[in-house]
Amino acid sequence: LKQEVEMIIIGERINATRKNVGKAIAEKNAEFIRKECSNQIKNGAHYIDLNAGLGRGQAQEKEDLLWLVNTVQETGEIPLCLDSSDPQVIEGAIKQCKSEDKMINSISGEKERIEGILPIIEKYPECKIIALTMDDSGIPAEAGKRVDIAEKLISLLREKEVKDENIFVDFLAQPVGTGSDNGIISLETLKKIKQQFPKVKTTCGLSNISFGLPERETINKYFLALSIGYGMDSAIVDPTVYGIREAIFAAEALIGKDEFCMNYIKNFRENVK
Ligand code: THG
Repeated sequence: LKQEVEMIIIGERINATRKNVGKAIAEKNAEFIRKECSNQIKNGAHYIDLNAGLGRGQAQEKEDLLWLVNTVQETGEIPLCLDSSDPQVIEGAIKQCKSEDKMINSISGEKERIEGILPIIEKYPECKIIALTMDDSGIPAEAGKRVDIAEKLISLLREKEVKDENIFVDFLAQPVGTGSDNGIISLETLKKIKQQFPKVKTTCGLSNISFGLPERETINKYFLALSIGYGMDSAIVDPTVYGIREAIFAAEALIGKDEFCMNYIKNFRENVK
């Protein structure tokens, strides 16, 4: 078994936008999906993100997400991260999650999303939830405005008895290739969230940062390290990619989150890659 990192890893691979996964969902290839799941757990994923959005309508997505939940759980209780922009899809799947430890991905400042997700959260107040820092006007370009959206969502969730430590604010990494300030805007948002709400957790879909650039993994892993330096608690990543967990171990050692660098040392002593 590999050494644990402190950062919470949400494994992103079971996502219908990936060609093989989309095909496996359409063909109900359970073996393929279970392998994607176990492989990510073996590589240190704490949660498995499940996204069944094939663009074939709500009824299909509902059926497919339910199938994904049941399929991965045949091997045991696994902390799942239900990934859909449609609250009804999430509602249908959350009932089937066996583990107490589960996550909704996501709520946002969008009116319909708030109205759809809050009643679910009322039924599952112990559930973790990702809160996107965007609203009906899109993703704000200014960090301060993203923080305003986070503030509003945090207060709505607190009203529903969600604990701060169960809220994961997604500060929304945007491609640095299409706007050279995109990286720093995200980091600024992250920093402000941690200052204003120290108990609230933070996360992001890491690979957005590198969209359109060559050698994406280089950008991804350095942004991961930078983000950890700014206090990021979690990330949605592919943990099977070499360099991702290594970046986490290194970054945590470098900012004093790894006493005597023991995790770093153990990982590289004991693990045969
Ligand atoms: N925030 C939150 N949730 C998210 C995202 C986010 N969920 C979805 C996404 N963004 C993160 N998950 C993935 C899953 C798979 C891939 C990228 C992000 C992926 N992409 C391939 C690529 O970019 O090269 C394309 C697909 C393919 O393989 O053809 O694999 O930001 N809260």
